[in-house]
Amino acid sequence: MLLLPLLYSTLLLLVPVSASPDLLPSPAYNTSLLWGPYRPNVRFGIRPRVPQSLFMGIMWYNFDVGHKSRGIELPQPTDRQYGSHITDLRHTCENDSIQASGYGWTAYDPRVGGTQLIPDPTNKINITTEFVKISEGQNRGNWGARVKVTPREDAPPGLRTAMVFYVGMEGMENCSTCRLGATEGRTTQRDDHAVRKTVFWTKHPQLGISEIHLLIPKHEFAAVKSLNVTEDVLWQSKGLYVELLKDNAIFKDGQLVLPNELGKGNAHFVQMVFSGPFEAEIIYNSHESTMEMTPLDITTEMEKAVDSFQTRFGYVFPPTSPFDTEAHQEFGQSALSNLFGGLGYFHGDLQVDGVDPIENDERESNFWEKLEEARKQAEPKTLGPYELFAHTPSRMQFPRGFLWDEGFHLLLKLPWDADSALDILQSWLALMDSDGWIAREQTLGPELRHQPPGEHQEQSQAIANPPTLFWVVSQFIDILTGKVEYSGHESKYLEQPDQSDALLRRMYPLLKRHYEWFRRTQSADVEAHSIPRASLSEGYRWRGRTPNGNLASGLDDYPRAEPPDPTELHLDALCWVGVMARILTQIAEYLERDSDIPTYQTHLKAITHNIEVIHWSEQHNQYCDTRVYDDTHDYYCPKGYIALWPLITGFLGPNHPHLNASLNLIRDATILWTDYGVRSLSPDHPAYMTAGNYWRSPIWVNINYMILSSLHRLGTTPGPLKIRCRAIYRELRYNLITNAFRNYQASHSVWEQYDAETGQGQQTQGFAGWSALVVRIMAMPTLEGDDREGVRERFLGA
Ligand code: 6A9
Repeated sequence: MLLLPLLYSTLLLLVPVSASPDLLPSPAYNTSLLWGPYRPNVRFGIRPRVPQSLFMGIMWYNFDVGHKSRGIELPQPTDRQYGSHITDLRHTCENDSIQASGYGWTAYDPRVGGTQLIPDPTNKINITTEFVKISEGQNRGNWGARVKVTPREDAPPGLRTAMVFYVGMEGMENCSTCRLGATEGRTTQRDDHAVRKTVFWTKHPQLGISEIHLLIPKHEFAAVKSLNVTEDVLWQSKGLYVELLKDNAIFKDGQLVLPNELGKGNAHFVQMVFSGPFEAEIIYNSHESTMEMTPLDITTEMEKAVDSFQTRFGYVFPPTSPFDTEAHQEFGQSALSNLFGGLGYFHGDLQVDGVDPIENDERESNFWEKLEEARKQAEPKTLGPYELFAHTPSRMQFPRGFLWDEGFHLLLKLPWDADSALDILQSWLALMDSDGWIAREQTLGPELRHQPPGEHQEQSQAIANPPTLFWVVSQFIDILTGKVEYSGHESKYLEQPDQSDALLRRMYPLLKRHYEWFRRTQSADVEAHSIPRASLSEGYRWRGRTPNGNLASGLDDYPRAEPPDPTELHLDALCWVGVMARILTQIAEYLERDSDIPTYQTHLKAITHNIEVIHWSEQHNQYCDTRVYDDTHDYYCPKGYIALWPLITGFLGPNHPHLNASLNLIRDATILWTDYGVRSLSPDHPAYMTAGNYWRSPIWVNINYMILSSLHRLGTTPGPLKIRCRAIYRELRYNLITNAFRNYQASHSVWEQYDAETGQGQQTQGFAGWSALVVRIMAMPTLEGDDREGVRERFLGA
């Protein structure tokens, strides 16, 4: 136990490397994306995309009720537990009254900046945090932040708030040229009051020399405490602060305040006490820029940032009828801002379970029990350290990267800011190991690791996740080839063909490697099924299944045949391989790698064939998972999302004989159709709404987005069911948006999923990951107008 911190410090000596340095160098640091509120796990935390460097944040509490529990024995030093020692000290994103108040970014573009609202009913204040950077001209790279606090209506007069600002530098022990220190700056006048300034001066090999100014007007009290702490506790800002109060603080007016002791150190805490409303500013100026950012710049640049965000929203994602209202724009802007506000930079090591994926490639029944046992026996391994620049599904519950979520996130990022989306894509691809594996859940480093339960920490090198990142490359090529219009930020990749070519050439071998890894490691035993016409090479099974669980597939508890069996063939896994083969063909065509194409086409043909001969059940009139049962090929056929997979991954063309049956599953209100969207499972299934009820009835926005895109495609392609597809498309789009919007009005938030029977948002509030796809859905064409029958069906269906 004692060795762990030591071990970690040793690891810090290494500069994070990408797993595929030969093929894909870490993305070059791009000035306008260098700094940001890239610590989505805290309410407001700033850092650059540089490993082992600076980080900052704020914490706050009610100063008068804050310290009632002084003197309690300190438990294990984890950030969360320490929190209980000061009543309602706010720092990390928790499931608290802030979360329930629908806090979040109202306008935010990581390229420029934005503004976040944090209502805190418990501490009786509302906080606005602004962050803005200047990426052009002589002060490029500099940024400013402003924290504004106003007492809420029910606040007592003279409410006192303690605001804590901290700044730290990682890896100082091992960096001889790194510096961080605090000095008192000159007090200035603003309006009628004195402004206290604290200057933090820093030096770092990648950031150069810079100064961070903290400007504190109108305060009752302020003190700066500088200290040196060991690397293993450095990230535990809240714990360190509480410990400071306990060990170093002095009593003033019956309250605990810090002594003012400034100097050098790798951690600095500023305690500020304010009465009533207040604001404070943090300004970062690099010595390399010749113009200094000032408090006035924050104001003017902030106005510009909000303005440009709203304007850009209007031309990248203009809501179409009937959602072309101001209220829907505001809703969309909030959802998009919060997706962007969940963008984070992470670095650190990754724990894997140490089970040899090949040796444990099970062929017998009860294999999952043996695997479980093997996982227990195996010595966990530490890989990395790695870096990752990624969006997070939810800042509260899961502030870390998730592989298949990111493909959905980037569907919103790509049209907005292609280069930034491609940067994030490269960051993910750089995590690929030499076999072709990418960890599904990126719990990098101790700060992220202290939060989730054990099973979410260790990754297994045998486990896959849907390859949604391939979509991003495909849509990028669609933009490059003029199939899709682009109206986002200026893009070097789109303006310079040599750049985009070079990028695609770097990514292609990695995507191919992942494809080959997926085919090899998730392949399944088609032969055991003895289907005369089946192609033996194209059948897949998600590894890592447990009874009632399939985290790899992304649809964790969606019903699969029980118990898990080595003869299973998973429909969705097969379709995903097909998606990869199709997109690899597209890239190979673009790059003129003609010799690769026949292989992908052979696979694709066999996959398209096997979707029918292995997975279509004539008896059930739907697509199904299958397995060998009593020596015969047996179908497992819940009516639910997985049955739609061939449709939503593009395998059912307009004349396909099974298209109508798939549409029937969607459009039948006794099956998957609801007034709020398409639900994950039909009520006639015994698992409907049972156990965790995660993927067993609720409506998920990402899958509904996939359904809508396929309906849109079929609704704009000639075919016998074109009119039906259009009609369902319109209704579904209408239902989904109307429900998400209604929930937003009630809770100021998008949700992880929506209840199948009431439409109520549920599970995680503030899940602005793939649920933010409502923005893209609002901007999809209406497909209104040229089909009378379709219009009739819509009214009948209501
Ligand atoms: C839970 C909570 C203290 C589950 O959005 C991320 C993933 C998806 O990739 C997956 O498809 N979510 C979906 O089925 C959320 C996973 C959260 C796991 C961690 C820990 C601890 O809170």
